[in-house]
Amino acid sequence: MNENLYTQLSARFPQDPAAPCLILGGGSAWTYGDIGRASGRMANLLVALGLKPGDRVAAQVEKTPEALILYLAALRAGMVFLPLNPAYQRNELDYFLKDARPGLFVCRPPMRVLAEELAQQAGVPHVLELDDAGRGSLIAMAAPQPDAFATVPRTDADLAAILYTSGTTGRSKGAMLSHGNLAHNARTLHRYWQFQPGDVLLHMLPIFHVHGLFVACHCALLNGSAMFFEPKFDLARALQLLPQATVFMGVPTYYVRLLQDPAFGRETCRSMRLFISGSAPLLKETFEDFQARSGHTILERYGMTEGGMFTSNPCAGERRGGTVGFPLPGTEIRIVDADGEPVPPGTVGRIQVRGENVFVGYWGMPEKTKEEFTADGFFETGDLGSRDADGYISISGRSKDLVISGGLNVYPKEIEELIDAMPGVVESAVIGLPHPDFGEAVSAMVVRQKNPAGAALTEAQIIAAIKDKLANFKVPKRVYLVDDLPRNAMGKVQKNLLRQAYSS
Ligand code: MLC
Ligand code: AMP
Repeated sequence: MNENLYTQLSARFPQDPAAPCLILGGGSAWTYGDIGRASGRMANLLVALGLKPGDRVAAQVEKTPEALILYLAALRAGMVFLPLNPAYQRNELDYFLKDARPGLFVCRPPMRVLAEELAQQAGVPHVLELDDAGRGSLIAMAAPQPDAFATVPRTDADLAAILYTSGTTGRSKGAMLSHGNLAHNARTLHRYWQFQPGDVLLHMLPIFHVHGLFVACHCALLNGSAMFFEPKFDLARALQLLPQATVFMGVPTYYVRLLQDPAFGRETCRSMRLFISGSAPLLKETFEDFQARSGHTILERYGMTEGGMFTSNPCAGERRGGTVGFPLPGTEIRIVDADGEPVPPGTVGRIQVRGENVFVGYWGMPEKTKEEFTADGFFETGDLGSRDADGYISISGRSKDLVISGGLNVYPKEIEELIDAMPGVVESAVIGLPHPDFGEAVSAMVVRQKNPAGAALTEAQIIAAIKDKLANFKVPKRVYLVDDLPRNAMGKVQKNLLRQAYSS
């Protein structure tokens, strides 16, 4: 289409500017007219600050309407949005700012001093604040700007966002997504999930990831729908709001938590049309319990940061538990063996993907990008799966060393490096163990040195030391002190044996 993504979204906004877009906890709402005007003011501010198309706009803020406006303003001004999890700590932030070199960093007020220090070191010219109530210098400076802004023309290839995904070798990689990537996926999902007039989305996901920011918001905006825009997943609020919504999107943990509340049932879901799950495997047991309790069949889909959604169970046809459905229109999925040859149905292989939604590459890492693509343009997802005789795809594991906890990715290497550097540690292995709430719990096996430093090291100390340095969701829920780690003939730690031994 070669059009700015915002232009494509706003073309579908309701005719009536008073139509609600974001419904907030207190009952107030942002209308579609408000969205247009506020994003116009914000885009004018970005330009007034001296940022140019292609410049990065980084934000480490809580979920508020203003945070979403900042994203839309960056799109309109042709800049590249870089959302960051508020849980990230100093070292993580330092890396992202130095790597992405944004023209503006928007932080929460308590982070101001640290943000200024890191921004100065990274050569980031502007730091502004946005607080949890949607106030701060960002909003104060945008307020006097004009509402009108001529959205900057963009081609499909122009960058719209960079989302960092942790790397198996330590360094995080910034996945570059273009206007064309995002727009293609948004249009496909809107059609495939049969969004219709009157749909209301209950939005409880964070907006620093693909799921909450792109999948959920783009579908609702393309549909001109209202969203209950909640700051986070909260069980009591979900039970209150589901009866007024028609579509819900969540990670499996949300469904597990809904099922744990005896108040959840058919009555809660009386107005619902569609429940969608993704970002982590949905247990068959959760799928079936949910069906029995609510009368609704969860639609499971599969995707990743590097391309949005790849496959989905059908909206109208049979949604099969334990599967992630079929390749989405415009997306090719190939499942291959060790030699790169396609495997027959029923055989597990590496999942590769190709399509207009697949990302442009990793920011500043042309070699890494090249490694992840085959000669004929397929991206290696690092996921393992198979296709059944009817074409349904199932994810059966990962070839990448990755833990997914509550829908958030944790790369063991990052934690192992920290533990290994502690005095008294010989080595460590970090794995995911089954967890009733988070699906997988980050767990560390640590071999201590046979000296006083090693003998003094406890589980609590190791956890406390990591908590200081990494985002809270990466901190191991348990640390096991072990005598040694099982290794294969090549000397590689056999994490599968550890998982088997400790799963119970
Ligand atoms: C919070 N904690 C977590 C955690 N989230 N620990 C492990 N895994 C997580 N995901 C920590 C907290 O810091 C706290 O630790 C303790 O666990 C309990 O916190 P909580 O209050 O119960 O957590 P809560 O706020 O309820 O958050 C849990 C959650 C949230 C599951 C609701 O993490 C969430 O919304 N996850 C969704 C993530 C997401 O959007 N993923 C999509 C990625 S896109 P302490 O020690 O501080 O007490 C993608 C592509 C695709 O993957 O296909 O969609
Ligand atoms: P991220 O890098 O955060 O985008 O996470 C993407 C990864 O999440 C994928 O590579 C998969 O491993 C996993 N994932 C996403 N959706 C599903 C799903 N429905 N079932 C199993 N794994 C999933």
